[in-house]
Amino acid sequence: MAGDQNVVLDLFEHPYSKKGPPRTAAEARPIVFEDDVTTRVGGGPPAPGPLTLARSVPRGSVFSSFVREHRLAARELCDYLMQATNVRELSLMAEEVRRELNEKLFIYAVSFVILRKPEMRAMRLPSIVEVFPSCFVPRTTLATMEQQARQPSTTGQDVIITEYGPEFSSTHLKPEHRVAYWREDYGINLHHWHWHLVYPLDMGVDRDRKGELFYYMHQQMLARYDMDRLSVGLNRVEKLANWRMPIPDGYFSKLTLDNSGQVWGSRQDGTLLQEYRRNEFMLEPFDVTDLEQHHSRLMDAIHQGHLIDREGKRVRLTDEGVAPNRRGIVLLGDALEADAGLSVNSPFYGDLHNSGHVIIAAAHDPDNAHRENLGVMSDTSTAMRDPVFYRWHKYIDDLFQEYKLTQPPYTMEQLSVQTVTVAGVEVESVGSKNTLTTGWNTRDFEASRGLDFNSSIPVMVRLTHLDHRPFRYNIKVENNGKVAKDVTVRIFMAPKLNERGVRMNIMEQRLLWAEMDRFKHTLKPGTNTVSRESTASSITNPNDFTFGDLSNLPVPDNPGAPENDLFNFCGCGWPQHMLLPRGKQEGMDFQLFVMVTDWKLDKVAQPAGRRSCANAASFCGVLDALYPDARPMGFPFDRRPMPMLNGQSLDRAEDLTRLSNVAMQEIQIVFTNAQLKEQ
Ligand code: CUO
Repeated sequence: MAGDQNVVLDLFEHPYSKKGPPRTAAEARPIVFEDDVTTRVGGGPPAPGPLTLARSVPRGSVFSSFVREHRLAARELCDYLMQATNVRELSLMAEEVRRELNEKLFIYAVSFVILRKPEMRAMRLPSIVEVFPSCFVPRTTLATMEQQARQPSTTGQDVIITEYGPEFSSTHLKPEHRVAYWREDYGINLHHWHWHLVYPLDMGVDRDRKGELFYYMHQQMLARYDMDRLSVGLNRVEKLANWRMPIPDGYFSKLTLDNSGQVWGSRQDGTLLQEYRRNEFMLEPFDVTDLEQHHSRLMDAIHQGHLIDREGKRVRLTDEGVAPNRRGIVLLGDALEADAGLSVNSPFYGDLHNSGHVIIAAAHDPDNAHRENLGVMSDTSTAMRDPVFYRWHKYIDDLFQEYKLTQPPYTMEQLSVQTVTVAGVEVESVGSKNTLTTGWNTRDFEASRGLDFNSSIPVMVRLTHLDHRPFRYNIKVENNGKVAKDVTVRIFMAPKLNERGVRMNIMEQRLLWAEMDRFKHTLKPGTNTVSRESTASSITNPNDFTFGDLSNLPVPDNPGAPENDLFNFCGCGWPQHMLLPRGKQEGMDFQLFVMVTDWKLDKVAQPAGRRSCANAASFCGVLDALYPDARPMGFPFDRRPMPMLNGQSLDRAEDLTRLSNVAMQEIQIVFTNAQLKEQ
C-alpha cells in the first residue's frame, strides 16, 4: 500500500515539468509490477486513443470546469483513465499522456478517477496547495522562494521556509481588502476545488440531491462571508444583478498559471461585461442578453411552479410531499448550475451560473484581443479570491431564495418534537464561557512538491490564516419520555446586529444563519447534557492533508476498510480553522441557535453496506450513499417563517424559543489580532 501511495504522489509531483514523459507508450506497456495481480491480460493498459478533446486544452493555460468544452475534455480523459484496474496501471496510463495535457486538467482527471474508483479511494490525494502553489501564492513570493533556493544552504539547514501573509493581494485603500484574509484563505479555496471535484458537472455523476447541495453549500459560504464582512465593518455582499453596469471592484490576483510566469487575467475597477467572443474554447459567442433570457425563463418557472422539459411537459417545482431527490430545489439547482445531463431542459434554461463565471472571467479581454488569460473566476481553486465571486453567487442564491419563498412555511408539526425540551446551551472555551477567541495562525506547505525549485532541500511556504481556540457546546436537554429517544441536534450561528447596529427581524436574519454542526444523539430519559467539541463539526474537514511526510501518516494497510475510503472524500469539508467568523477586537455579539428534532423524521434509509463519513456530511453528503438528513437543506431557516407561533406573532428568531425543542444563547467572538498560542 505504501508503494501505491507513492505512485499516486508521483503523479501529482511537478505538474509543470516538461521533462519526460518518463516512459514512451511503447516502453510503458511491457512494465509489469511483481505484485500486480489485477494487471490486464493481454499485455498492459489500453492505448490512449486520440484524446482529441483533452489535448485541445493547451498546456500553461486555464482549464475551467465552468466551460462546457473543458468539461467534455475532462470527461474524455476521465473515461480513458477510468479503465485502469489498479493504481499502477493508472500511473502508466497517466504518465503516458501527462506531458501533452493541460496541467490542471490532468490533475483534475487523475483526482476524479482516484475518488471514483472504490479500489483506489484509500490513496490520499495531496493538497492542491502543494500541487499548484502558484494558485495560492503570488509570483513575488514564488520569486523569493526561488532566490532562497538558489543560495547555498547554511550549515545544517534542512528546509527553506518563506512566509506569505497576512498582507494578501491589495491594500487598505480598497474596503474589500478587509476581507482578503477570508477570500484568499487557502483552506476555503481548497474546499471549493474539492467540492466541485466531488460534485462534478457533465461527468455522468448524479449524486443524491446534487442540485440542492449546490444551492445549500454556496448559500452557507455566503452566510459565512457576510459574518466576516460584518466583523470588519463592511456591509453584507450585494448581488450582481444588473449586468449592464460596470462592476465596481476589480481584482488582481498576482497569481501565475504555470512556472513560466504566465499570469491570470486581472480586472480593472469599473469593468463592463461584454460579449464573450474568445475562440480558444470553441464556445459560441454569448452575451448578457443570453444570460437575461435564461434568467427570465428560470424566474417564470419559479413563479409558475414548474419547469418545462424537452418534450414540453411540466415538471412541478415543490419541496413538499415528494421524495428528497425530486424536490423542486434539486431540479432548480440542476437547471441553474447547470449540468446538461441533469437539467430537465438545458437547451431552454441554458448554463446560467457557469456562463456567468466565464463572462466575468473574460470581461477584461472578451475577444482575446490582448491575448490575456481568463481571470481567477474561471477556476474552482481560485474563484473565491475575487470579490465578484460573492456578488455573482449572491445573485444565484437570490434565485434560489425566490423559489424558497414560494414554499409554505413549516408547520408546528414539522418544527416541534414531542417530549423533548432544550433547557439551554452554552459554549465553553479555554477559561471562558460564551466568549470565543479568534486570531492568526500559520500552516506550512511544501511548495517544492508542485514547483521545481531545483533545490536539494524542501522549499516550504508558510501561509497565514485566521484560526480560533477550540471550544465545546454544552446543551441541556430534557427527555420527558420514559424511553431513550434518538434526535438530531442542529446548531447554527448568526450575528445579532446588522451593519447599522440594529437587531434584525427573522426574515432579515434568515440568510445569515450559518450551520455549525448537525449530529445524531440518543437522549436517555430525564436530564441530558449533550457535549460536543467544535472539532467534530459536521461541516468541517478533519483530513486537511498535505503531501506531508508519509512516515508520519498512518498509511492504510487495508484498502477495503471503510475508514480508509473516507480520506479523500472527507477532504471536501469546510476548513476547521474557518469555522468561526473573525469577530471584533472589542468583541462582537453573535447568537447560537440549537434545535433538536426527531430522528424518526430526519433519518434516511441508506442502501445496505454503504459507508458513512460523519465529518463534513453537511456540505459534502456521504460517500456512495444518500444525503443523511431527510429535511430540506437549511431547515428550518430555508423557508419564510409562519406568521404566528403559539398565538403570538413570530418576529424574531428568539420567538422560536417558544418551541420547547429550541434554545438560543448570546455569545461574543473576540478577535485578538495576534498569533494564537497553543493552549
Ligand atoms: Cu462553486 Cu460558482 O459554483 O463557484
